[in-house]
Amino acid sequence: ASPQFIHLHGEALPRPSHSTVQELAAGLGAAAASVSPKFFYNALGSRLFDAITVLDEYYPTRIEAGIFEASHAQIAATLAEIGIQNPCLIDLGAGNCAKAMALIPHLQPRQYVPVDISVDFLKGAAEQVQHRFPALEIVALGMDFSAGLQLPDQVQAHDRIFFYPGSSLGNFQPEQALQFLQHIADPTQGKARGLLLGIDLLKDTATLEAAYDDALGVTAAFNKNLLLNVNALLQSDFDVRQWRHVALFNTSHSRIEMHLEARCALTVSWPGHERRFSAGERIHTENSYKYTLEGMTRLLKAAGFARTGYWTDPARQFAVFLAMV
Ligand code: AVJ
Repeated sequence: ASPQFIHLHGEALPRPSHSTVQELAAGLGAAAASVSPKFFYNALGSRLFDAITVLDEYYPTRIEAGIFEASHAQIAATLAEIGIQNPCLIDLGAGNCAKAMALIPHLQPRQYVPVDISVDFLKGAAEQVQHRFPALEIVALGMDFSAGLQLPDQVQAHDRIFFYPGSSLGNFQPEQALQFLQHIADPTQGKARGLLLGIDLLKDTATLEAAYDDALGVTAAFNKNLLLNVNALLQSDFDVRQWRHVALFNTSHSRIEMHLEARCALTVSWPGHERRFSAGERIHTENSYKYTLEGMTRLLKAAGFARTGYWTDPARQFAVFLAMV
């Protein structure tokens, strides 16, 4: 029998933590209501996201996979130049782990550390990785790293390569993105030797808005499912039928915004609270910042990475950065 190395840390809590309830109530109670995009990812949300990645309109996943396919030999060679042969591969927001599975044969990690807030989904995905790579040590971490990344002692401290694909860094405001990258690059904190980062590039508004408002309505379902997750966590009574999906590109902030817009005047209740929404009022559910090659290079340098380079597709729609400490 092949060895089983999956160590799953974190579990889906029977009840949400006090801080989760506080965070949701504060966001929904604010004059301009908002809910963090991390609340998209319950078991259904992770599946809906996977469906998004195969839509015609959602180009990032496909293009990024093509860039990795064309560059993995150079990535491995660049890491070998700085003496990294068998890294500890830390996969931030690993989801179905498909992107890492494509890279593992080329990077040959000694340890694989998928991290995701969607704990049950992550467990199934990590088991698939183990099945495919029976000798690989896997430490799967079910956790929310949006407010800071604290890795347990089981994670190898040397030769860490952080893998942050899919442009998920775009969910942070640029100042928060800088802080997060600084934490990873800090030798006393993240202990990174390198960072492999996927970033969606600034492009025309029509292409961007179609990617976040597909004809089939999968992204709309993904957005509305956040309300079902909130209902479960907060014991609130959102009716998804009363909400409309809105996706728009905010040019001045260089970000896609997703909102849920009330179709009519309505009231949402949860234990001890009520919130009235007028018709047309919105809940801001996501920002997805789009960067330029120059802007991301600057951000990585500012975060403390000494060497940076990137690969793009011919149309420069998406970029993969390799940054080294
Ligand atoms: C997982 C944050 C990279 O912003 O493109 C996809 C999430 N939201 N469609 C993105 C998402 C709507 C996605 N990230």
